[in-house]
Amino acid sequence: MESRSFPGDFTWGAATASYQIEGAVHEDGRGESIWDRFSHTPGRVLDGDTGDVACDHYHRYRDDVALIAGLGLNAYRFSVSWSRVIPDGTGAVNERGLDFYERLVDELLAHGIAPFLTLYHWDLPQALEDAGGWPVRATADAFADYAGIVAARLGDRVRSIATLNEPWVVADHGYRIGTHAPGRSDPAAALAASHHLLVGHALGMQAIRSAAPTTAAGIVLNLSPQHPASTHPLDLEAASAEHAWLNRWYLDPLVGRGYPEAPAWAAGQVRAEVRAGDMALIAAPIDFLGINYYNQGRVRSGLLPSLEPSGDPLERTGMGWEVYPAGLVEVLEFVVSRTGALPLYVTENGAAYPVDAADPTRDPARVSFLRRHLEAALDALDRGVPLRGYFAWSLLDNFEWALGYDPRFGIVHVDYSTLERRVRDSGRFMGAVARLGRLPVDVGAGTGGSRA
Ligand code: IFM
Repeated sequence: MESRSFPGDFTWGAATASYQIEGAVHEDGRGESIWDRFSHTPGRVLDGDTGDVACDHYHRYRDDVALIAGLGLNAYRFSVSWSRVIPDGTGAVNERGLDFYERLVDELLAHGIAPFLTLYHWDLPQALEDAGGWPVRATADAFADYAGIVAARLGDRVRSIATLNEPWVVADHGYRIGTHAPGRSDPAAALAASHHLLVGHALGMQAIRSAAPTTAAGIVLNLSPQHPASTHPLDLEAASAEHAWLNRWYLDPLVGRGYPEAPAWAAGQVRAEVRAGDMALIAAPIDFLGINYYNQGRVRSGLLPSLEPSGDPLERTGMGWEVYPAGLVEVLEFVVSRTGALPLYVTENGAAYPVDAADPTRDPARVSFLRRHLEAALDALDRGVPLRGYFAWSLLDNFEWALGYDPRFGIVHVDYSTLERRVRDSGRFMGAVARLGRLPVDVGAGTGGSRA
């Protein structure tokens, strides 16, 4: 039987983020970001890893673009480092920083690859954090200025501009639990940060609209089904609360539904940061929504004893995340319940697995992961989800935040001692899917083998 096809104009890409791959942290006038400060603080990142060199993409971007073209992908999602463009977060613009992204975009276009630009993938200029960070509203104003500057320089050439990547992670990990930069554990600050991220998005949208009126603009959210760990009513309640915080906290305001009920940890907080007019501002139309999908959550109420595992062990990635392709359909259908015909992209999906020591280019588990999630994307398309594209996370092995270089997400292997790149089977698989517009025939379950 002929396998199902993706739409002919489907976007096929791979994604990265500035701090995770660029390196060159002191070059060409770049300022300090919160991830520079955090990663250089002892005890914050596994093994003391930093993004100082990372994949050295800043110097090797031409080779990396050639690599994307060689794979046969037609799009590339990357983020701009705010600190390269405006080293202190506000004020003087560093033209050399903008020049780098201009060279990158032009190189992509020369290879027929559509640039998908994200303005903020977690690397806030340290000067802005010193002035209060996302918990203060001035950061949202500064973000809008930055958005306008980037849009004015690059908006005519990029396919789309996303304001923020995963604001939930920024507020939750950066300000509530402190496992990410800037490393603060302050629930009130997290709540204020979440609102100012949305205000920043909204003001950034206005700035993009005015500087680059024809460029598609939107935002990227991380979403994950939150299922109760048992049928106990307390688990049902806990799962619903988790769903509200993780899946609805940003999406609902963006579509004009306002904030869901505040999470239990925010009890007693007065939301003084929400000003009159903000919710209408935040609900202004966007042109697309990006969805980053990795796994599902099995939620256990804190009031119940922990559950003993039963049945077969769950299939997990190297991150310990459950492999759950059906969850991609679930989150896409949930989003459509809010956004209707709005174009959607899977802006990240992928998995970390340990490197095969004998041959680091062999990654059958990742091929299998991608194949099953692409099947799920086809299911979503069959159900009418307006899905326009899919980006694998990640193009390269890279700096995985607090876990440093330990997890390997790349469809291209990076040897961190030589910085040599080698395409994995998963990279070849993604290229084959992009070229064929459908999944290649699986010639060996679990081996990652496939043929056209
Ligand atoms: O590496 C991250 C990325 O920066 C944001 N989304 C999830 C990825 C894997 O953890």
